[in-house]
Amino acid sequence: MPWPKVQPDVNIGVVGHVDHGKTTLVQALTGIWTSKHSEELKRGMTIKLGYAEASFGRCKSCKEPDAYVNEESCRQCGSDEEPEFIRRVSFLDAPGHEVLMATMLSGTAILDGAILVVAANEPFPQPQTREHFYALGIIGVKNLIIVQNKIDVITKEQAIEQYRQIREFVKGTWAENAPVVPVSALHKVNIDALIQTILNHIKPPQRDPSKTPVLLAIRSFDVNKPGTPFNELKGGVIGGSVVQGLFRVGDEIKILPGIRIESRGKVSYEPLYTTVSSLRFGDLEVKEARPGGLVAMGTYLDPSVTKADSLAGSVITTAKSDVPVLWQVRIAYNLLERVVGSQQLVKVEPIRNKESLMLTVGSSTTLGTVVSVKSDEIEVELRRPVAIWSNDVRVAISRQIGGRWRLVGWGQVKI
Ligand SMILES: Nc1nc2c(ncn2[C@@H]2O[C@H](COP(=O)(O)OP(=O)(O)O)[C@@H](O)[C@H]2O)c(=O)[nH]1
Ligand SMILES: [Mg+2]
Ligand SMILES: [Zn+2]
Repeated sequence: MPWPKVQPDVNIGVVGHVDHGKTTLVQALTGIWTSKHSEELKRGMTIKLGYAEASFGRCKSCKEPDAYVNEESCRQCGSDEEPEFIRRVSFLDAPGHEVLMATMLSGTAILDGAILVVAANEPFPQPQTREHFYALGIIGVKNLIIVQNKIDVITKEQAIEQYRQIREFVKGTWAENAPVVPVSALHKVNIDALIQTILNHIKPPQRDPSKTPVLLAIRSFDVNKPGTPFNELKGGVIGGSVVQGLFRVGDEIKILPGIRIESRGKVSYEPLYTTVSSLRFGDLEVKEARPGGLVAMGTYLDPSVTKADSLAGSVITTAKSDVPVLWQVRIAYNLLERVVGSQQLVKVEPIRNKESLMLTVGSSTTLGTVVSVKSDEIEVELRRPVAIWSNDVRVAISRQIGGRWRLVGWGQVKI
């Protein structure tokens, strides 16, 4: 029996320092090379979040951990019996370059778990290894797996020494018990053990389908080829992940904060209303979409409204739901002790009145100006309003240091 076609049940972020092997690892797990934009290929790094899904199964003739496979046959024992399907999962491949922290942060809100890729042949931890690790903790991602990659180019002693450093690094943190799996992504060594660890360690959380549906938009597109006749145009498409509740084809939805309107020097946003025309996970067309995987949500919007990621960062919910949209946010906040994303661990200075900060809320990143500071609370006036869909939404706070946005703290919006 062929494996079932289903939507993924979790999103797994693949994070870590540039060149440590994230994209290679996603390819070893899914067979897909996520870095395909020509500009990215030219610059040799993944700029946007890469995305790939994989189905995992288990061979009944093999012993663990060899038994875990990502295809409908087993290469280990060559058994004719088809491995049994277990789950389908999705991977988001983060850009590791330090200037792309905003992209990494805006993807973090939709993660159910993460893989932190560490190159075994470099000193540990590198700046973005540290920064991504803190970011996951700040947004509240649970279920971390640490992958020690490139074990093909080091000795066993070096691997053990770095393993000790990793254990020391996570000690006393949210990820104290994270499993560490040594692999070679390039030579596909120990990938079966990693699949087993993913299946055991990153399980779908309890979800409540009756909650107000919320989809966080990561991308948006115009899927029409240039020159398509007007009557054949397809409506705008939004790509993102459902974080609570579920959406069905035919649902009336609204997009927040919506469309920017400038009139007599005054800027406002108006929600966009439309209806869900289709839902797809890759090639899989579905009637309803739940959390897990990136869904492409077709709408009846004019495609010029959705082109070129113009709705990335939006919150999509049902037309009738009551989600506040705020221009000014009050945040109960905490600061990191040190700036973790730079080579030197300089101290984080207190937040000052009137300073500019970058806030990441859900998949939305926006600049703001601090208008009031207390020891545990700041108020920030935003350039673009944010939709706060739940009481426990986390905010990541970044500040410009040495010409780059650095993660310096986190908080919770008070509504
Ligand atoms: N020797 C070795 N090289 C690897 C391994 N995994 C990745 N690489 C190489 O490391 C470089 C960076 O890999 P890439 O996946 O693009 O890293 P990313 O920036 O973290 O996505 C490439 O040249 C890969 O071929 C591995 O397991 N062993
Ligand atoms: Mg990459
Ligand atoms: Zn087998």
